[in-house]
Amino acid sequence: MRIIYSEDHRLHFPQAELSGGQFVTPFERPSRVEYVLNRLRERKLTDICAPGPVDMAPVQALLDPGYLSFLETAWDDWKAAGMAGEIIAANVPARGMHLDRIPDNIDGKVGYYCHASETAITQGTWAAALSSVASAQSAQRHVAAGADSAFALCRPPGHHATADQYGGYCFINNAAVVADMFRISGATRVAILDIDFHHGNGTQALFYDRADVMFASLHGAPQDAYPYYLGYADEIGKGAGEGTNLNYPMSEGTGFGAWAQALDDAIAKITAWGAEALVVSLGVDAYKDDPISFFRLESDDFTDAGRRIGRMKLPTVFCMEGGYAIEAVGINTVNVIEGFKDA
Ligand code: 5XA
Ligand code: ZN
Repeated sequence: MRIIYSEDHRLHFPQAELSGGQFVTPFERPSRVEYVLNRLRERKLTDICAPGPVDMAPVQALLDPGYLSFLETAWDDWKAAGMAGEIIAANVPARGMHLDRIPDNIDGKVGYYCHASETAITQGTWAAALSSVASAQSAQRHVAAGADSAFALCRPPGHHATADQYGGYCFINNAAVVADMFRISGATRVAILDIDFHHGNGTQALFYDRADVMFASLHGAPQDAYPYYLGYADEIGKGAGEGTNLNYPMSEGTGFGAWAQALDDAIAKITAWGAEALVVSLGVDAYKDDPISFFRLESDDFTDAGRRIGRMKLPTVFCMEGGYAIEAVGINTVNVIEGFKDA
């Protein structure tokens, strides 16, 4: 399987993440990629290459232009305003009161375009986010050209990013861009299967009223797990998209038995719907030792999950999302890939 990643992911490494009222070293850190690459090489998966240049057209087609230009200039604007540190959102618009007016002041803009303040922006964040989506795009082009699958080792991840908000370590929704590119390149129905522990709220929001992209997500129940405000089972899509949004919220301590039942159900529904291409939001934070999650999957379970996904026999692009049990991130990620290949 072709694996695509960019060294430019390193340009995004905030000094700190706001967690439990303290600044800690971000869980989402560059060494995650190293662990995955080392494991890929150990397992002789060596078709690893850099992406081509980013194609902004599909990104601009899906996302808000004001948001993209905010991300592009946020660091310079922040510094020009005399801010000493990294960009951290300190303001949120009051619920039901604001009239969607975007402030000129960069501090106000940051609050407008952010939905989770654990995520900092640094000097290199925009370049890293572009390199991440470029990896996803190269993977999509590889599969659209006839390969059965590809793995975009995206960093920063993407599934929490909406059309106009960042958060949850995500800036550009890589999986969503890939799904839309499959549509543009001729697939009539595309499915996104999100197996990250956290609900893909950004992906859901982007396709909620669309009939051509099905979104299925297995995740910690939103009453108890980030991103909290979306991910309930009764969110089924709206308008033309009604019936194409599938949420599988699960409670603390969920192990592979219940998780795999949800996975099988999602796979059966995607198959019955007639998806022609598949995008997998590949997070491995459902692992039992993940420091910010609460499922109980073992490393071998990820191989089994990959096999189940592989049996769908769909052209498939994997986009890396979360996973923070740093020593196990490589093993668990590569287990999914190997299971998929063995199916
Ligand atoms: O998949 N999303 C994540 O792993 C990010 C979680 C951020 C929690 N504050
Ligand atoms: Zn996650």
